[in-house]
Amino acid sequence: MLPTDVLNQVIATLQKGQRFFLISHVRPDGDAVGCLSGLARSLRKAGKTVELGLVDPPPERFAFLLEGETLHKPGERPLDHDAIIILDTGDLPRTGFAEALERPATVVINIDHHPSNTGFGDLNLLDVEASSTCEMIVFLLERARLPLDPEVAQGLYLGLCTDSRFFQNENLRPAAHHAAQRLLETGLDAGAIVGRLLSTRKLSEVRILGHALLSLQLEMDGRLAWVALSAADLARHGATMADVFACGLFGQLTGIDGVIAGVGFVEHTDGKIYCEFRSRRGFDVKEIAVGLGGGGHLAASGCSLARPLADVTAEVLQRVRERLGGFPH
Ligand SMILES: [Mn+2]
Repeated sequence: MLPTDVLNQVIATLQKGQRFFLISHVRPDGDAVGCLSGLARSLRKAGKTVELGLVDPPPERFAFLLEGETLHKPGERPLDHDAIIILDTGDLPRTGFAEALERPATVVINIDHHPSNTGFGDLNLLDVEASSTCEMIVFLLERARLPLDPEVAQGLYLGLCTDSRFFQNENLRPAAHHAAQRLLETGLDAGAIVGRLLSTRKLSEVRILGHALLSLQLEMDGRLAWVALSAADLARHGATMADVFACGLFGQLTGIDGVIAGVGFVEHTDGKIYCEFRSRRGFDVKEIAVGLGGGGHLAASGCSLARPLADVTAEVLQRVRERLGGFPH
């Protein structure tokens, strides 16, 4: 449940304010793009002015949600809005707007479901049990009596689907389905959105997924699965970092029978290594990611390290092995 006092303050701010600046995180995912789109469309339908800030462009398959939008970069906009709303982002640096937001003249509203959220806003609307920030926005719009029609629902449904892995996450609470119900009740064509998500893969995504699955390693009696992709691996298949995120690799690591923890290491062209953690049965990978300067959820988290791939792989796997060793069979 959303904390009622904060919720009421957020609702009051949304209702009274006229100009809003909405921001989400670097390398935006379906939830980030979806809630930007959904909240922006709803506020505009209520007669408000909304501008969007996003450091990285949305992945191609989600880009239709932000078609025609100007996506502002840090420093481009005078921050003279009635509120700055930061969505689906665990900490300020992850927005890419940290410097621009150092001394904002306006109230910062932080709406998120990441357990690692640092509570950086003036108003922090946090619900760590929500499947997605989109789920939170559905209930927020309802409570604030803001417009919720098929156009608003589009992005919210997409984010709900992607962050809940199409309602397959462990510990998914009924509220996720309730939010889906509310979105479908608008008359939304949900089949079109799911179809778009499932049949728009790029060849480079499929190829890098194939490469990764063939090279993945199992250890600790099959409880730990990991895979390391070098920049050369990506180049060989014409794949980008975005393709690796989009291809579904990380979710597949914990889809293998017996696997409790999965780790994907991906070498970025700038030399940094991105580590993505996934888990099942309540094994906490967020603690590992946070310990390495990252963040995320209990069962899905990540961090970035600026060291050679082999070093990062060795050190991170050692940390996972230590924790997993003490985790019940
Ligand atoms: Mn999310």
